[in-house]
Amino acid sequence: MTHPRALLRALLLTIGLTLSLVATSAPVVASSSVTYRESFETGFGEWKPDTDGNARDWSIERELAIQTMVPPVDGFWQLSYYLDGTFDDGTIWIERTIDIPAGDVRVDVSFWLRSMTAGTINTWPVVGYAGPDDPKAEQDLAIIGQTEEMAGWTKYKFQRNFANKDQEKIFVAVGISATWETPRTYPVDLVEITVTP
Ligand SMILES: [Ca+2]
Ligand SMILES: [Ca+2]
Repeated sequence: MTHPRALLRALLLTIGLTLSLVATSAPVVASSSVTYRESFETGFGEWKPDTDGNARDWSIERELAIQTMVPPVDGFWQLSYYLDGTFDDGTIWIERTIDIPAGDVRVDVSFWLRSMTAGTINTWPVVGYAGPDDPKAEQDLAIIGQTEEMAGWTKYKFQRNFANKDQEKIFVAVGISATWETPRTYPVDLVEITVTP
């Protein structure tokens, strides 16, 4: 049988080791990530609507939530993405540029999009981009989710890593793409970009 004192000593040694491990693994420098946040309360901020030009009709406009009778995610204003998919084609998005620092950088993008209903058929791709090129065509934007994932506001997000780069300007875009022949409107609000060196 182990002597109680030996057991206590072993226990104290374990606690001491654990504490020293915690101490050495703690970050020395606090994270210096930067977040760009836009809720569209007073305008588009740095964001600009854009399209691949293939939709029959489209618009991205600011909309007061009172007109829709459904509260926005944040504040009083949101964007309204209108896309007429009757050509069975067309991609629309908002885009902006940000400066990222040199070195290894992670860019996290999130935004909220509201679907009227939940469903798995006839959904439209939710698309996003973060990279060095000005997005111009449907294939420039990756599919990062689908509309109708759930009824109500849904948070969509994606992440891009830039390894060992020089300081540079990148483009960020968030949008939707039509794959079903109907006109639709999706509210979008609170777009956030976080740059983490
Ligand atoms: Ca808002
Ligand atoms: Ca563009």
